Amino acid sequence: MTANPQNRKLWRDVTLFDGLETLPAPMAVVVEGDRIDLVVPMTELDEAIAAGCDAMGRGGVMTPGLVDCHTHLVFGGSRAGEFEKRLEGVSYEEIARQGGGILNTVRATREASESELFALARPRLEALMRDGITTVEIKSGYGLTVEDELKMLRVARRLGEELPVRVVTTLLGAHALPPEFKGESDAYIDLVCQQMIPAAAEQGLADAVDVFCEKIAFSVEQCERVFEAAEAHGLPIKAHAEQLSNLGGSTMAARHGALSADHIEYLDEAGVNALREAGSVAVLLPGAFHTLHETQLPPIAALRETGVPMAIATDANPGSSPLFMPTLMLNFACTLFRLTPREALAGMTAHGARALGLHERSLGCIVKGAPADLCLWDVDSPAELAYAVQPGRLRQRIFKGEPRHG
Ligand code: DI6
Ligand code: FE
Repeated sequence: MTANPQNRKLWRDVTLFDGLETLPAPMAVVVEGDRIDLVVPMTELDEAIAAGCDAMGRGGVMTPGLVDCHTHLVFGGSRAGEFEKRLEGVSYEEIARQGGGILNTVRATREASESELFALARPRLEALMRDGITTVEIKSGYGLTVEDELKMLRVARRLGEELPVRVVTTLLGAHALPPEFKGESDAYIDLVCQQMIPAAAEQGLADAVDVFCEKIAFSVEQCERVFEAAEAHGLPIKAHAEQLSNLGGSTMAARHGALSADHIEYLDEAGVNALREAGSVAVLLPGAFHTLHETQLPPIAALRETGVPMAIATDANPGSSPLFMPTLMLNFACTLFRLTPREALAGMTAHGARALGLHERSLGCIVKGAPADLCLWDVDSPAELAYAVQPGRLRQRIFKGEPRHG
């Protein structure tokens, strides 16, 4: 075997989706250590360079490692009973108003220990990884006390330490009003701003702060207070907004320079323009749209025409999106939201990374210098990843330059 002191690896003859588009010719990709070092058409591959690399394989479709920029993977309990209720015609909002929904999961999550939550979340994350995820965002939001929110964030951090995947954490203290604050939502927001955010920031447990801006959750004014507290602690922000109605949460979030506005089925034209001006990403969550039988489509044409980057994520959670299969979301993005397969894939690679503020390091892209997080798929074209729903097509998942199976 050729001496290879720099740990260089070569993939030949791949069909390459670089995070934004599919390149026209078969490509060669060289990884050195944990970085991408060379991306060239096969016709330009210098065989002297190839001879100094370990040969990793030939053919297949290579994409950036998939980025799931919106999940709620850490939780206790199950909501299968509510699933059945919804099938009988009770709405998601009605269940929430009756003290179920998110609060149902809050009860189970508070009761669970840190190690129990870790044991529950691990197989969910492994399912995402088997389907190509190399970067995942994980939110808190089912603890709703300072200690329980920090507990969730510690579990998320530990998942990233123990498994070969990048984990980005988000504090979602303003997810729902906990029962002990009934009728006192402003006082709960005080707790989020004055205690939760400072504690999470001080302990380095949160990479960003999120809110649920909705009639069944928090008002635009309350969410803005949360954002001001996040800013005071140097944390970037994002918002669950315009999911069930149009309150203007996305526009307010954009005014605060949000990384993203997520869900946004009810986003109007002013909201689209606000996202564009702020450079925020529109995170589309077709799994929640599907699960809740929504009919209001996000303003895809306006986002596309205005040039707002669209990310796609699983929103994996026990209530509105108990779906742990990223490539199914690519399919849903096309079938339910009419994205093109190219747009859907960009949404789970380059634009997903942008929604997490990681694009400056070129995460989610296959270019020289980018982190070597890659997927090699046994399919004929990138569009097939969105076209067919078929587990088991991932030949290699390459994390920080190291190929791992599944
Ligand atoms: N919107 C969602 O889709 C998740 N949170 C939110 O604000 C769902 C949370 C849940 O139903 O447990
Ligand atoms: Fe969500």
